[in-house]
Amino acid sequence: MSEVMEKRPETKNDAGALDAIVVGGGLGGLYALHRLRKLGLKARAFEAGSDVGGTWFWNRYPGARCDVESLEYSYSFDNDLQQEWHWPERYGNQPEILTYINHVADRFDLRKDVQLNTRVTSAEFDLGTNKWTVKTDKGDVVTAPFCIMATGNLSTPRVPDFKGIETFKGKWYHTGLWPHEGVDFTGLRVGVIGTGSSGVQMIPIIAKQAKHLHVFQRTANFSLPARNAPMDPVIETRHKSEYLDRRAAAYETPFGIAGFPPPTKAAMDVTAEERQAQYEAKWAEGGSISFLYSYTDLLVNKEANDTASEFVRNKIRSIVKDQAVAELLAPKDHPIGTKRLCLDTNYYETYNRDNVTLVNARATPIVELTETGLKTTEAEYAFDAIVFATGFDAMTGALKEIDIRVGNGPTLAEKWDGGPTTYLGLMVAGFPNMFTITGPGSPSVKTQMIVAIEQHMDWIGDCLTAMRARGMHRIEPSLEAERNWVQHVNDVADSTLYPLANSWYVGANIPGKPRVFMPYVGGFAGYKKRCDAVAANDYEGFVMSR
Ligand code: NA7
Repeated sequence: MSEVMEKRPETKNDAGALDAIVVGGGLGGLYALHRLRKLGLKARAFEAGSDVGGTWFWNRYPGARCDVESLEYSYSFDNDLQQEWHWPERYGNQPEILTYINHVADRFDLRKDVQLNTRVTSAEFDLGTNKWTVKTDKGDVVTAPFCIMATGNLSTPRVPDFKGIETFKGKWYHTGLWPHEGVDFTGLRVGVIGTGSSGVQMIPIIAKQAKHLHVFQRTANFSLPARNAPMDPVIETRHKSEYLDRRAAAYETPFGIAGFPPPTKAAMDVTAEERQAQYEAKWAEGGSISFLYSYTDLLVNKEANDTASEFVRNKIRSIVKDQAVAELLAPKDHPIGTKRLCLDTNYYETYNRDNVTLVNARATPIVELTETGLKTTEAEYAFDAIVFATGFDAMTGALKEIDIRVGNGPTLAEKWDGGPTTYLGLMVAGFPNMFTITGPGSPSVKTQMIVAIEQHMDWIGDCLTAMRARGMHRIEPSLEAERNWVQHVNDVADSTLYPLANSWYVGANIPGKPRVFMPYVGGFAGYKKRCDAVAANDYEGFVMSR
């Protein structure tokens, strides 16, 4: 039993005497349980889904696949696990990743601490007892000194508020709430709304099934070929022999992924021919980080970025036969990489099919859904099925949905009314003993997510150990530390091209969401060093108390 637990007063609802409540049973929540258990702490996780897996449990749409290579996109905390697990392809698809997560849950006996089918509705901290009381939609009331929010960054699916949606007589789906039994679009008239990563992955597959597919594109996105392929046994063997070194090296990189030689040259310092050859090589290799690693300045210098953006636009023009369609698909309103760069298999090629039509939903926006399909400002379309690939209330949505409060203070949603504020993306001033795994203000979605999850949870574990050693029961960031960090996150973003795009990184996809750049783009390596320095420097910026 931990000192933290021993010293706190007990309450009526304390049955089970938890040290921490974990919200979420995805990659973050499962690792939190494992790490806490290693520390001898007792934790319970609540998961809304009927099984573990988080993002990979919900996003079952056709073609759902990770855009980070499978040998990288996996836990590093157990060497036997990473040595034994075999990934069948270069990039893991959704079923494979979900199988892996389930394996981890079983292998480390984590399931017994996850309560499924249970959504956390509120969390209230009592300043007198230093404990969180968490309530769920199943009527649970549990208390614990610490609350760990592993609620995910892309876990609140968003269907646009279209008039008439309830009148549509066909079937409609959202990519992030996909039916478990799958959907067969064979012979159907299908409309897909949205051309982000989810749309780009699913459109080529649905096009092969549908009688006719209409794609409603509001913003053209850059997409690169994934070049997915069966796992090369030579690569796998070599990677596994280097796994420990690679994982360590990943901590020294901006994206938390080792193996890509960092760029050494600026795009504008080389000739146009050299740039072309470099981009061609990266295009042939496949992968987004590798492409953005072509030059040092692609995400900070617009002129440099223009060269890479134009290269991809020209690729689109060469792939898509109808040049009017190609121009519509060629993104011109944001620099490449400033919205999430998509990876695809035959995305642009799909528009050469006779049964696929691209609709410009910017020029002719969707006005409403009807009984038989949908209407834009210009035309009416008949569909048997409509798919919303319209994204998520990213990074803050899931946290703001929970009624999180401390005494009589404002809720977290109220505090974040003007945009999220955190210290290091780990904690929020005024909300003691609540940690946010890969919270806004941390590198999170700009890294290999699992490395970010492990780094956060390891830091949190060390913090709890330090508190235990000092006999401390409460921790929260100072308002000043939070303000300075938020300023730093903004300053770093403003030194890049990222804010030029209307992306979900700035909440632009949610009407009314304050435009704040949410992820930390100063690089994972520097961020980790900062977190480590904060801890080493007596948890600088945090206030601990009994
Ligand atoms: P995204 O990347 O947020 O994409 C959503 C798409 O839906 C995007 O093209 C939007 O256009 C479009 N959208 C949203 N609302 C509408 C309306 N009302 N009309 C037309 N089009 C609309 O979500 P994804 O699920 O594809 O990907 C999310 C992340 O998951 C991805 O970045 C990876 O990190 C994994 P917009 O660009 O806003 O004009």
